[in-house]
Amino acid sequence: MTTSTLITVAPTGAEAAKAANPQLPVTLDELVTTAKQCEDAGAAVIHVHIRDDDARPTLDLARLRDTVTALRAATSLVIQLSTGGAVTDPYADRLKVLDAGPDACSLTCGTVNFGDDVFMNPWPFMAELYQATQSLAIVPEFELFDLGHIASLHRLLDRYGPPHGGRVHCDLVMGVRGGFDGDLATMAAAVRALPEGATWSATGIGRASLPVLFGALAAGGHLRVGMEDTVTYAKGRPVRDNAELVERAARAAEIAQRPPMPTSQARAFLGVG
Ligand code: KMH
Ligand code: ZN
Repeated sequence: MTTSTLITVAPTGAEAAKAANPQLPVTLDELVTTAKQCEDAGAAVIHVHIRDDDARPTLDLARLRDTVTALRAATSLVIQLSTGGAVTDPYADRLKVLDAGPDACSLTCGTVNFGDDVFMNPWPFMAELYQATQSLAIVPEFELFDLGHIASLHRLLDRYGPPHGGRVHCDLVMGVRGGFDGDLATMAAAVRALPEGATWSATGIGRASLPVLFGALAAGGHLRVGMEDTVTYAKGRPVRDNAELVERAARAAEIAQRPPMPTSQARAFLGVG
């Protein structure tokens, strides 16, 4: 079992509304401030979605480039851009995200019902995105929302070989309506199905956030937290800000005797150059 815990913060996402969640970072300044606070609190990776001037999700390439530059200047976090975007984003725009030059990116391994929407990730798109990460030297994190996604991950690795960086690192996204339930039996089944030698973190959506956090720590996994995944700290109590969620994850990791992994160690762990 890894002796430390890689903590990823997902501060914004594409779904939460700024109007309902004033602490949601949507401008570049807000994102950079959040990133610094979360790094101080124990995060080593930031999973980034950006918004436009009206706080709507966007994959605008110039904005993404500015975001990568600003986060690199202000923090030593591993910068992982979302290639998932919003459910309405075209495949071509999602592929172009890699041109912003991040350290890492998310790569979802299959289509999934996503609440009342559908998050589309057909095989040809996944395969093209994966090969692009290899040729551009970007470390993919395999986002797994359902057991079938793990079968597609095996197929991807068998067909195209290992990822840039050498490590197969996955994120189990649990508690989306349409995907994995956020419980321990489901987590155990998913972990059993992962490729030999893969490492993993887990993300609990909404009310799944705490069971998934404690389950992942107990099972040797890593953690992703942030306002992309939950805007509620406890029943009836909104999250103060992203750093509050990272602080809680870091405290839990300390108690589990697997303290937060520093950014330098995270870079070596993930194979980020
Ligand atoms: N916003 C979701 C539709 C990712 O970032 O790669 C997809 C998502 C996954 O958040
Ligand atoms: Zn995301």
